[in-house]
Amino acid sequence: LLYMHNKYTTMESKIIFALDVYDYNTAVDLARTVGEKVFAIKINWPVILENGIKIVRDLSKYANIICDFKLADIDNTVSMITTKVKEYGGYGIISHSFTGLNSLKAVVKSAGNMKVFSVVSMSQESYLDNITEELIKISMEAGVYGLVAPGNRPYYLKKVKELSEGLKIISPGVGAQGGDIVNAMLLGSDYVIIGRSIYNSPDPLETLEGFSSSINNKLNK
Ligand code: 3DU
Repeated sequence: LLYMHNKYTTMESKIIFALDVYDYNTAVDLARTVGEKVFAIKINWPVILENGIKIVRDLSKYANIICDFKLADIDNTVSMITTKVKEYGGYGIISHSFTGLNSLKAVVKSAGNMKVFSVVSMSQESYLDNITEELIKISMEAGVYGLVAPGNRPYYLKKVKELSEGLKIISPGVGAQGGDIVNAMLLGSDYVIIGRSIYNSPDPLETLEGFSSSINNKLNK
């Protein structure tokens, strides 16, 4: 109760932890350790291929789970996958947008109240760099909740921020891939996605808290 009433301690975490491991116990231990201190935990194919979709439910005990499945298929298939993620308690799902409006709309429809994020630019050069503006338009028209844009490529992050009013931006590329957390937040990321820098650290919680305080120190002045 105290916590809820103190506006200085209710500062919401701006970090999404990318939990890219295979081992079930390692995944659950990490989720338990950092779950309360992050905005969400993002899982990707490595976790799912080893453990199956049921792990989404298990990890959801500790944090909001965003499934980074980078959907890129026809409407029926992406709907089927999205429906499964929802059934297992996912908080969010990440889809590609280059597959076009029809496919992305199918994700949004099947997602119901799950948050849909679409990829409009990657943390490494890709063909998407030629079509980022169009991808933002498609994403907005499909009604996604947020966009994935790189925290380590300022030009593209700025561009996405400028062209995507009202959408949340989540940004990989911070830490192991060279991006700086404060720069990313200043350029428009709402949440930064950090994986290896945290889970490969000898003390993941301490490393996470270091990232959080670097944001709080620089941005809340
Ligand atoms: O580089 P890290 O270990 O901090 O992890 C970044 C995560 O974000 C990882 O799951 C990766 O698959 C995902 N991601 C990117 O790194 C870059 C993108 O453009 C999109 C997703």
